[in-house]
Amino acid sequence: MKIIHCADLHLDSRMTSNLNPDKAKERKAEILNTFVNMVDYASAHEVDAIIIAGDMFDTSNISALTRNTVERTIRSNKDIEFYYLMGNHDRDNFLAGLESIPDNLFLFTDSFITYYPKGNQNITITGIELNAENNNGVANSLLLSPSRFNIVTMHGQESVSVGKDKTQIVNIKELRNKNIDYLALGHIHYYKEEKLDEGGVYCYSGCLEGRGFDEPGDHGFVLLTIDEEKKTQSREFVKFAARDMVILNCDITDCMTTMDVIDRIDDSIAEASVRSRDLLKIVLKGQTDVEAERDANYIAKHYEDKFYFVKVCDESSLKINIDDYLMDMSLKGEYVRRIMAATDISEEDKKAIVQIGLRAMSGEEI
Ligand SMILES: [Mn+2]
Repeated sequence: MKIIHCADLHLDSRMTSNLNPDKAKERKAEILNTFVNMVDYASAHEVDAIIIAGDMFDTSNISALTRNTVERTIRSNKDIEFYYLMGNHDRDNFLAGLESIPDNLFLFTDSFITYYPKGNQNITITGIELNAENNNGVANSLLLSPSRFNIVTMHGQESVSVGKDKTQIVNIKELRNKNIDYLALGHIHYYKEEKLDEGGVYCYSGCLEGRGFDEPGDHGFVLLTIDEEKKTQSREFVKFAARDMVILNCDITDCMTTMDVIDRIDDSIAEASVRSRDLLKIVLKGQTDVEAERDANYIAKHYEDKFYFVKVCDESSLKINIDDYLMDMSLKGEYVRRIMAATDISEEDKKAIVQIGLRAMSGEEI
């Protein structure tokens, strides 16, 4: 049996934090489309069930397009069973808008429910929607037979201890040795798999698309193939996002001109194989000479049309060797010595002031 585990789709996310309104709208549509594409993939690969481990929708305010598209996708794929666990972002507004619950849509509540996917008595899918009340000691009520292949789904932050705020904590310790073969989790927005106990693993599938630069890296879903006779599994992370959110750290130490910096960035881009369809954040690092020429506007302009979205963040610092100026009898030397000797300016500010002053003395535009 083949099962897809996905989570944290956050359909209808606004996407406006980096993008202009047109592109935000386009990305919003892409995220919905990636869900539809995933179901097409499932159909083409004869996947039996899709587990959505929470946060299918971003807010309780679901657009008509998203509601209709998700409903139609589920209803028109009758051979696929959808197991939809609700997360902290998507209460039951989607369900409230449906005239009837599709036959192939399976839901969970605040106590454990077990299903046999496609009626297969050798495999179980068990889930619970965590909240502040049921969270504590939740594993006590989980009883699974070692003779079956057991999948459990939950949405929450993994922890090995019980915190003060008991809302949506998945207590990994309590879930060990409970005959779980695969724990399908949602809440963490990147793919992560860890050993649960001798027989099982726990896994966050991450979201289908990165929505911001706080969600970089590969995004997609987990394809689980289960041999129900042997009770064995194989797992594959399927990278599926339409676009990647790429953060590129670029060391510009010793670059003396804007073109030097661009050369370094080009090298980093080639090395990371960034595609023109991706969203790119270039972070400049390292130390540059105070007298180096670097024009952030020009760099941004240079890359503007080369990627779907690009932004440049300059986190480099200045290399000022005060000794270089100690014996310098010129105006520059006097200027640097005075600034560096000041006691009421922070070290970082001193460097910035020195840089601006030196550039002004070189006749550059500030
Ligand atoms: Mn989420």
